[in-house]
Amino acid sequence: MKAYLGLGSNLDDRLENLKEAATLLDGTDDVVVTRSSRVYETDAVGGPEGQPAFLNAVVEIETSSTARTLLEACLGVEGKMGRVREERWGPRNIDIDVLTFGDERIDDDDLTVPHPRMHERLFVLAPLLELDADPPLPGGRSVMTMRLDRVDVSGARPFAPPLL
Ligand code: GSY
Repeated sequence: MKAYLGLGSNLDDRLENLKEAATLLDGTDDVVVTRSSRVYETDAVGGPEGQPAFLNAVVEIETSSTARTLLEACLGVEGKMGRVREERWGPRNIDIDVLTFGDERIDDDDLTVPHPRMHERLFVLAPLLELDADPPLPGGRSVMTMRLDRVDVSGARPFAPPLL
């Protein structure tokens, strides 16, 4: 099964944190990290005013286990990295989200796949679309039918108006 994981960090050595998370995920039983997007620096969405910018990336993984086992692996890596997060939406050294798991739709208390807010967040969509032009999105949406002007584009720096 192919799955996409969102990685984010806005504390300490952010790039090193993302690299370490990818290495630890790859070293997990039955998880192979097959590809990574570029790393983006993104303005923090939500949380306390003035919290530091994040580094975000998306990795593609292959696994033959279940989404729940993958979630536990992600929590395990966050735990190994001594995840620091004092307040909800606040700064953290590492955050690993299961974005998609094949085409599966899961709606459990602690695991919703595709990730319910992924299509609203440029810090997820920009790196994800590098790896998959048409990823599964919540509610059966597809990127083709999305109004990207409804996406929170904080952190994306517009450079020029449309050409025509
Ligand atoms: O949901 C992941 C943690 N997070 C992020 C993030 O990864 N990137 C940005 N830009 N803002 C965020 N706000 C939260 S919470």
